[in-house]
This record gives sequence, C-alpha cells and structure tokens, in this order.
Amino acid sequence: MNIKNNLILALDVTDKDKAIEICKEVSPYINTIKIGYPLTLAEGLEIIKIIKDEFGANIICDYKVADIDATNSKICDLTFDAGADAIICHGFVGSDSVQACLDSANKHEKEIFLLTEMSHPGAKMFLQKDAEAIAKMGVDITNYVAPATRLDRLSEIRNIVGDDACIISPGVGKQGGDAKKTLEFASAIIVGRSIYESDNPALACEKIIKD
Ligand code: OMP
Repeated sequence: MNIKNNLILALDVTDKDKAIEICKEVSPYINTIKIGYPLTLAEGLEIIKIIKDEFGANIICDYKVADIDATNSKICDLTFDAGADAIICHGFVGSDSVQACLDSANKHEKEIFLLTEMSHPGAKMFLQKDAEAIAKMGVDITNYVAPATRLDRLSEIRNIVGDDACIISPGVGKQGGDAKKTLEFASAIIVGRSIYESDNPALACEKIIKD
C-alpha cells in the first residue's frame, strides 16, 4: 500500500458529514484513511465506499477481528466486499483465526494488518507478554500494527518482523507518541484526534509531517 506522507488518518468521528468535511480538508496530505467501529456503527458499512469513492483513498478497516476462523472469514469477506483495501486483525486469537483473515484477503486481492501489541496502558496487563510471539506466529504476514507509545517495544517488533515488513503505528499525539521518533521504526503513523479534533485539520497534518 502506498501511504502518502507515511500518515494515516484514524477517522473516528460518528457523523458522515463531519467525516467527509475532514477528509476534504486533509486530502492534500493524506491518501490512506482508517475507518473503525465508531464511524461504521454510526453510518453503516456503506461509509467505506462513500469515503473511498469520494477521495480515492486507501481504506483500512479497523475492526480488530478476533474470533474463530469461520467467523473471521465472514467478517473479512463482508468488509472487503464493502470496499476496504485492508483490515486490522488481532493476533492473540492464534494462527488459525489469522490464517482465515489472510485467506479472505488473498481471495479478494486485499491485505491484512496484524495487531501485535496495543498502544494503551492496559496493553501491559495481558497482551504485551505475548506480543513477540504474535509477531512471530508463522502466518505469512507482511503488515503489522505496533505501538508508538512504547518505542522500545516498537523497535523489538521491527527487529522480529524485519525491515521489509510494513508497520503502521498508532499512539502519536493524544496518546503521547512522537511522530518523528516513531517513524525511525514504523513505516507509517496512525493519527486520529490530533487531526480530526483540531480547528484546522490540514494544518495539523502539515505540522505532523514537518516536525
Ligand atoms: P488517536 O489516539 O486519536 O490518535 O487514535 C488512534 C487510533 O488508532 C484509534 O483509531 C485507535 O482505535 C487505533 N489504535 C490504537 O490507538 N492503539 C492500538 O494499539 C491499535 C489501534 C489500531 O488498531 O488502529
């Protein structure tokens, strides 16, 4: 996936008009948009095609897929059929569940991103101790999600997955992560509130890119 300025917008607003307004403002800087549960539950799966068609953007659906293989297949098939270019899947559910997501992606000629360790404080309670094993799980994955809030962990995950892998990294801005430092290890950063809550989302993008 070609990610302009190595910057992905997390479009976690809950209103279609607001979503479109923000996408318009940031479109000179951003070509890859992450749509998650907030916008999808508010506006329906159709929002994927609406944003994709209007802005010609890559759409990564952040549905953190984490179920048995049969259910994961259905979730991924429906998401790709709705127009997503990629979907984020949890790794802690194990390789059979992840393989089901990958099989769906391959069938649709789309991609999955495997979530290793999360960026929030609670990730230290359970997920962190298995993050390295998740990154090594043996399924043929080339795209990962890893935290901007813990650069030592991000760096460790980069070491495990190798230089050719694509790592996208959330946690810059409101969660405390730094864009430039994160990009020493990550291929791209994911930024939500620092852009869509800004009075000037375009300027917010420009600042993140230049800093
Ligand atoms: P902001 O904190 O507002 O910049 O948004 C971060 C975005 O990344 C949100 O959409 C989160 O749901 C998402 N995210 C994390 O913050 N941490 C993670 O570990 C994983 C994700 C994700 O999978 O995108």
